[in-house]
Amino acid sequence: MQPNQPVALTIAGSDCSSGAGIQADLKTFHSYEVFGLTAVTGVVAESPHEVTSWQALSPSLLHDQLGCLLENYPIAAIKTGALFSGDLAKTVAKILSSYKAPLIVDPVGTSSTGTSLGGTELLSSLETFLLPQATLITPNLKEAQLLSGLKSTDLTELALCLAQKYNTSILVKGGHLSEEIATDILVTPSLTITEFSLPRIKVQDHHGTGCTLSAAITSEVALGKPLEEAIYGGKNYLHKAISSAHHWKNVSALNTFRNS
Ligand code: PXL
Repeated sequence: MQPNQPVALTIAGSDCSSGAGIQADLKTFHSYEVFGLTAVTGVVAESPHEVTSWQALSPSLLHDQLGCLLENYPIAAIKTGALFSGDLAKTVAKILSSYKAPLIVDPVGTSSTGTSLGGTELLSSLETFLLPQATLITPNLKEAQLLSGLKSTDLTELALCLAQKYNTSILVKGGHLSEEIATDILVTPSLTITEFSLPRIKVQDHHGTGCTLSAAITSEVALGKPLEEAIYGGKNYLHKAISSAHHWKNVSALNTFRNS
């Protein structure tokens, strides 16, 4: 390890198919040459097509993993993914409240294939305990609607509402200006609006795109980039991972190699 290699931590679930979750995060960190740490929240048995089953770990085991990592490593940025239960979200929020590092929260409530990965107490625990501590929250449209209580499909309206509610930066993902352009909207705590647009790529499945984007943004932040630049860099990284995706007979996966 180089002496100045930055360290990033992901607090997320294991996806055995390695397209999403901590596996996607760790591969992305590695691709950025950021030293990746993982605190596992639960295990999901899944393929890119479906979730078979999942189980959350105990809050005390997550607490102990975080204790080992936060005590010993100079962590430059932290991201959270699937947290599975209100108690796990609360555990994370409590232990991170005394740790000073940028926190990127991907408010995962369902798998890419639509299976719930946590109930309503996860949502309320995220809202009460973890989101107020976030530096950046990265909801997709559905998550932004749930968190804001708005039915709107206007990404800017949703992002403005959440930026005010949590007094932090919000990146609402997955909108489109046209069939050809994919657009995400960033709203900062001072309510500055930035639009990120890239040509839309037709994908067979989008398994792990949210995890990979938030891990790429976390890597960029760990490398010292200001938030807007980090999002721009992370979006470009994801775009490349989608356009150079692996395709096997039955499944596809994002290509997390940076120089492919
Ligand atoms: O992309 C959502 C997601 C997040 N975290 C884990 C997952 C999934 C699955 O689709 O398995 C662990």
